[in-house]
Amino acid sequence: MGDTDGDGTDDVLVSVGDGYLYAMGARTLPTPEAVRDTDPADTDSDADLDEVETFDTVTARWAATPGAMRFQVRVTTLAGTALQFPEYTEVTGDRARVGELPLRLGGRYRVGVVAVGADGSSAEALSDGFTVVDVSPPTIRIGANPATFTPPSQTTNLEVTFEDRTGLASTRAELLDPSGAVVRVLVDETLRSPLPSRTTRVAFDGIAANGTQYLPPGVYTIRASATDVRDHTVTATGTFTMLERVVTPGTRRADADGGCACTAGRVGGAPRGWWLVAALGLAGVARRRRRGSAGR
Ligand SMILES: [Ca+2]
Ligand SMILES: [Ca+2]
Ligand SMILES: [Ca+2]
Repeated sequence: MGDTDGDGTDDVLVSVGDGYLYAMGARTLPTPEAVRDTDPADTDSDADLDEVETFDTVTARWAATPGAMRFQVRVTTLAGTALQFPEYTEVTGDRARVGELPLRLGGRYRVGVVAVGADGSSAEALSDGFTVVDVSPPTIRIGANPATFTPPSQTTNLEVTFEDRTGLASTRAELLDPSGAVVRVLVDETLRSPLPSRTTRVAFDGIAANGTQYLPPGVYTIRASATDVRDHTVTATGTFTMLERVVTPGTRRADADGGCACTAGRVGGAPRGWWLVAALGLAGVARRRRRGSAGR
């Protein structure tokens, strides 16, 4: 006896000839047919798979069962040991998605389905099982928002997302300046236990990692790489543009080295007048205004 399905009442467990335990109710419904192990990454997948790329999620489908109102679904090892407690997840319809399972690479599992109706349930139908594999490399998405920015009033938000269906083992991303030199390491991580997804976010203000000076304007590159639990490695790059900085009176600030952040040069998208104001400084602007009004 034991409450295997977590509904608060004890269930009668019966060991039958195959060594598995089955929860018994009144067997008033036909056993669900054609239980298939499907692809968790493809919600439309219908065919039975015997190898599945997955981190912790199992999906299954089965044939419609006359009289069934709902179904109890569980994932077990090939030997019949349930992977979670409560053992069964209840669903309606002809498919199930069970997550947060302690799956492991190379492990073999199967899905059990019991139909439940108004007056009782069916025997449990089992899929023919699947093995957790890792055949496809990780994917990497790189973003910079905005893709063009003008310091110091703007920063750009860098975001790198690493994913792998079976599990990531390590991730790395670095920032390269227009000459190709690495100016920042955004992430460099070996995961103690694999994860299906990892995101790194960094706000980039255009200042060197040592905090003492602005980096040169131009096209910057984010170079990222990831390795999965089967040692597939993938590398990807993305770019964004840092324009020459524009300092307006409202945002005037001293460089970290004590100098004014006002350098001569091309105006990065701002009206020319702003640039002159910045170059002259606040005192210079005041003088110019006085002279201008006196001349009229
Ligand atoms: Ca099969
Ligand atoms: Ca299968
Ligand atoms: Ca993989």
